[in-house]
Amino acid sequence: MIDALRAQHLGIVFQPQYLLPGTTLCGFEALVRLNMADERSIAPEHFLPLAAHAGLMGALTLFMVETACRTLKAWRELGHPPVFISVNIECEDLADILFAPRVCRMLAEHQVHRGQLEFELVERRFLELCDTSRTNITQLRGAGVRLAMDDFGTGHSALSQLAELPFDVVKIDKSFLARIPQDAVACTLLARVVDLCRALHKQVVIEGVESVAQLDWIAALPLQGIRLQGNALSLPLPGAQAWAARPQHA
Ligand code: G
Ligand code: G
Ligand code: MN
Ligand code: NA
Repeated sequence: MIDALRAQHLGIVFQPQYLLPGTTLCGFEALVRLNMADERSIAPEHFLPLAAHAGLMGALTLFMVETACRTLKAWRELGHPPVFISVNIECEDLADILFAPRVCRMLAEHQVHRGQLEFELVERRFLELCDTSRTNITQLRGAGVRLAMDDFGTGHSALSQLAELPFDVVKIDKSFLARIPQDAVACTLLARVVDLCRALHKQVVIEGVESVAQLDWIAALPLQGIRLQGNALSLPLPGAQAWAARPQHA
């Protein structure tokens, strides 16, 4: 992993997010890939646990943030409209008091605008935030970086706590969409979860849009302002191809 970082065998793919109504591209989730010499690539689920074991997640996050900032600058110079890039982070990143200052330096170096960088932290890790984490989050949000609660609905947040946790965006876990539209209970549940997130004044992302039937179901609801992400809209793509992605069925 250290060697991969040094030899730049780490790659990033970008999965588009689209804003309802319609399919306006609004941003991308950055996802790491480990590229092998023979052009195969290894999925994160296989190498992230090794990286974590080796204490390399902090270095990985900084690599992802740096690349995201550099990419946003390059896209701007190519004349693309402004979008955001969302990077997955870990609780340990936020526990380092130098994290927010380092990120802010990268934002400044690449002239990334407010709102162009988003971080994703999985729901269950929100329960582990320490004072230092909260200081980092305050500093980052002050610098225009949004924080998303990833995989929402898979953790154990008490609903009563949700209003107090420091985040801007909810990514509703793909398990909610998985049994839609055939399962009436799942349909009601997802619609009510969206209502809940809106009542908390959070931006909402529905993840894991895998089928045309799911897209049709979503299109029939009053979901203006909600973001969609999923393989039915676009797979994660290398940066050079990310802007050519066009949702095929929406
Ligand atoms: O594409 P997918 O197989 O890309 O991702 C699998 C898992 O790996 C997801 O849970 C995702 O959040 C995580 N992941 C992908 N890229 C990164 C990354 O850059 N940093 C961290 N911490 N997790 C990532
Ligand atoms: O845990 P997190 O939500 O960060 O991880 C995103 C993961 O979800 C990545 O592995 C990404 O490749 C995957 N993903 C993105 N869109 C879809 C989809 O429509 N269906 C499924 N099953 N996975 C998806
Ligand atoms: Mn994510
Ligand atoms: Na997620």
